[in-house]
Amino acid sequence: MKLYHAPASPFVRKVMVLLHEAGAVDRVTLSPASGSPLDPGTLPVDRNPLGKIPALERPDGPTLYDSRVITRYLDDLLDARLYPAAPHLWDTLTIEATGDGIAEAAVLMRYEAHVRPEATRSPAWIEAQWSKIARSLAALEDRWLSHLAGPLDMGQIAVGCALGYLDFRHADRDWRATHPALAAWHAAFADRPAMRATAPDA
Ligand SMILES: N[C@@H](CCC(=O)N[C@@H](CS)C(=O)NCC(=O)O)C(=O)O
Repeated sequence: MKLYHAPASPFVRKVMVLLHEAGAVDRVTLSPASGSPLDPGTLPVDRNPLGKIPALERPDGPTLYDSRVITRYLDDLLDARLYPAAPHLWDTLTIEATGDGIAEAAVLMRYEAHVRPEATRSPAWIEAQWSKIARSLAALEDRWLSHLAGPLDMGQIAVGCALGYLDFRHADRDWRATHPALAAWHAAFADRPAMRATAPDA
């Protein structure tokens, strides 16, 4: 299988963490890809019409895209058991969506500040994206800590990758200052070998 990959992407990192946790890193070859909405560069637009990574070429069907589709596929293929059975599944998927939503807003903030032409950048729009992140961090801190402390699942992995991306691109926001319990959880989670092996600056 071929995975279109960039080490800084929190969405690619979810897939890589799953592969490490499942002991299956050797099942994929990594194909470096980079670009942005304004310049697709080497992003696999012929494989994913949305021009985004991760995308996974596989032997048994069309290329898969969107990290949540790829992780469900690999979880099934590798019997990784990172998605529990219902009813716990609904919590796992909601937490995964929360982590992905944080990463999505954080990536959009990055594009606005660094990709969009300077004259058209909107500080208010950047703050609106940060509001989504701030509300999501509060939800994780207030509602989901006991789930995060439970058996490993894709919800935890998505949140771990999203928080790692905040540290990587938005360290100035200092999310830990207002979310001490989530920060304590993340400190332990980030120490997992799979997380250390996939850190954006590793
Ligand atoms: N929902 C997608 C988001 C993927 C995504 O936004 N990837 C970024 C890199 S971090 C990308 O490819 N951006 C290029 C673009 O938006 O044109 C997923 O979970 O895979």
